[in-house]
Amino acid sequence: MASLKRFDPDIYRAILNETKREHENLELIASENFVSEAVLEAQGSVLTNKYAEGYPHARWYNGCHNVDTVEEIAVERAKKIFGAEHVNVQPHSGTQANMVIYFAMLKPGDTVLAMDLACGGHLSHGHPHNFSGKFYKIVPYGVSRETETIDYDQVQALAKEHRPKMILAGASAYPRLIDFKRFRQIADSVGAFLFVDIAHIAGLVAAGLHQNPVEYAEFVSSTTHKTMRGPRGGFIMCRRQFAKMIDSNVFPGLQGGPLMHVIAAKAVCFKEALSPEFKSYQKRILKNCKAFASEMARLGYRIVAGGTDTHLFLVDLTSKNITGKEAAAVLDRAGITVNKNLIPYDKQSPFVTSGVRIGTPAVTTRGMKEPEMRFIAQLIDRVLSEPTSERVLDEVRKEVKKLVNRFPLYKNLIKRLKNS
Ligand code: DSN
Repeated sequence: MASLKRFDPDIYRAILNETKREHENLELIASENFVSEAVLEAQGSVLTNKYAEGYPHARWYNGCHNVDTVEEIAVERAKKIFGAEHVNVQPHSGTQANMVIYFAMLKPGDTVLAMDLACGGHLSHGHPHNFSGKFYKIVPYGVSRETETIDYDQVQALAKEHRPKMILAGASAYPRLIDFKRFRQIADSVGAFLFVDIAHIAGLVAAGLHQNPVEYAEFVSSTTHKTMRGPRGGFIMCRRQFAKMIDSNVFPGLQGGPLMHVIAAKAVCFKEALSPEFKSYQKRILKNCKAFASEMARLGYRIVAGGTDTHLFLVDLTSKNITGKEAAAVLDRAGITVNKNLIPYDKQSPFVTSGVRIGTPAVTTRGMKEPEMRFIAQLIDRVLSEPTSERVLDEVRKEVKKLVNRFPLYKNLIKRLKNS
């Protein structure tokens, strides 16, 4: 980055500092991860220069033969990973991928059955302040009060009562497996489309560790970061008969030129996902998550839904007399990054919350295993047991520093940045 350092030292310094922050902190935000240097290189390439509205071999501008190759490779790899009939890799984000599916299949005012954000859903699944909640009639389903898992009988009853045009499955804060086959049966019973958003669990699906919704749903959307460990971005999978409709709703419907440098980075991420190491990595995420959640439970914390089958779990802090907002803030000061999160039937507002969400994709990328997960759980407990103690914060910060130095991240990159 010698040119950047010379021309724009402010931005150079911010990038160097962020690289160091990522190394120095324990990243437990379930939707974040660390990409490989190969992904970084693809995304930082000259492909950012090229306009390529349209699709391979049918572009509006000339000079697209190299980016055509990139997009075709990305599409083929995604099809192979998930067994999809058609893939569109152009959506800039998960929410844009979702928006395309709504726009392609629904008219404003149509009814959609989707998971409530307060029970683990996502903003784009019908939140009133999101386009989805503004344009469509959203009927939310939640989780059972007792088990804190999806109550499929309730989903079936709501479907029967409201006759939605589309049923949306998928979540951003749900720790248990989702039965997509059951969702298909419910959708069929009322003649609805099934749309599944696997943004969070795509890596698990790719590795065969979670039911694959491509088999059951007309539409599947995802992001390429999170458990997929690729660049920030979205993609859509659908059945062949919807291919044209999805493609034309991406471009020209919702987007102009695709970000070809990001699509190249997506292709690299998909190549990584096809490797045997990726499967081992996903298995390790799950093992780490279970170990982490069990240790938190042993330390006296209530784990929402009684545990986890995925890369994340939710901790109910109610009995610990601290809110999610306070817990996330004090942990951040200790070098441990989590996010505040609503728990089912939360009495606090979304700005405060009674819980935190913890995910293991990023720490697993660093090579950490179960002993480190248990140790981090103990560090979290030390901070949350005495959140006002500067002495405890100081001790934990030192432990975090020792731990991260045993599992260095972007070590060579930091060295190269400093020397540039
Ligand atoms: N922001 C993502 C998450 O944290 O789950 C969802 O968009």
